[in-house]
Amino acid sequence: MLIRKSGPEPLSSEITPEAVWQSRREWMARASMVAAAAGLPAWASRRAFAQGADELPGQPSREYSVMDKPTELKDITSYNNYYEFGVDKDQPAENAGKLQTRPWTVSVEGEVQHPKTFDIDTLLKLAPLEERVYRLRCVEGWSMVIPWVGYSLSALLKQVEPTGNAKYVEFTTVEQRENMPGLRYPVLDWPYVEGLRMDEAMHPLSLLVFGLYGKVLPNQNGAPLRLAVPWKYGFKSAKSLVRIRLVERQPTSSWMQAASNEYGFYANVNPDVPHPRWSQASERRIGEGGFFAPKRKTVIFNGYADQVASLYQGMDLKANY
Ligand SMILES: Nc1nc2c(c(=O)[nH]1)N[C@H]1C(S)=C(S)[C@@H](COP(=O)(O)O)O[C@H]1N2
Ligand SMILES: [Mo]
Repeated sequence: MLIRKSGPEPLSSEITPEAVWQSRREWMARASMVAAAAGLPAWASRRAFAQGADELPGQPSREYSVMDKPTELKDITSYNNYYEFGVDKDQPAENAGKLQTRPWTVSVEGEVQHPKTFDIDTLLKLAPLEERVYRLRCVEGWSMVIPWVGYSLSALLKQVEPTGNAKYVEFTTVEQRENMPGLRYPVLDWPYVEGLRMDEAMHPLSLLVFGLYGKVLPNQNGAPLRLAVPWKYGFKSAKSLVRIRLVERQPTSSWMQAASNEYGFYANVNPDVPHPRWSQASERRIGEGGFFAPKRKTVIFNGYADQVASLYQGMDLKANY
């Protein structure tokens, strides 16, 4: 966490990449900013180092970004769900400093021609990094807008050549007993497991994420790599991935295992299908004036219907929640 110092620190110290980012309204301006990032002055890289996160720029993607105003970095990094570090929103930021993100490997296995274990630094270079501004809608009724840095999951899956039997993808996330205090509590059946149907996983919107706001992912947001599947509830976007397995049968996610009447496999954002404890009709956008700000109406597929509705043609979205 950033600690705001009092005293003679000049205001320029508060000019985070986020502040710079926010001031760029035009997409073209953002593109040129990224080009300029290659020639950052020395003070800028020292500052970045002091903040503890390395630069990780991505080419701004207009095609896959929304124009919503991004949520502030401080909110994205201090209001989290990462149950391995505790169930309260502030616990991941407090506890995730212990997560060991190097060395790190991800095995991609199962129904593939070329199973392979990838080193994180190899993965980072597997495809060009893009910056994509996505909405994230949590089933609890809040949402954020996050400028992720990553590339389509499909780029990785194509490398290992799925076999004809690969119908689903199962994602398993890290279990570090010593470093994750939440693992002591049987809130979920650890490790955290999620899944996608093959066509969902291959959809270009499904993003393998390595950074946000132009920097390496903070641990509490799922370092060193996580998923972002923006048309589904946030819990599908598993953090700190260690295994990706292509399988023939629909995987059971940790949330289905915990309460299958509350959490289905699909978990597409849908204002017409309420969760047993939470209506999904509206949402609170984090950073918009706190609890008393007017809520926003939740939109089917989180606003991504043009891109993804065809994946579910003919499917009963109430039965397949
Ligand atoms: N491994 C793991 N991944 C996880 C979770 C978790 O508890 N453990 N929480 C999920 C939920 S419920 C949400 S809403 C998002 C939150 O992502 P963020 O903290 O980066 O906003 O992460 C998802 N990925
Ligand atoms: Mo969530």
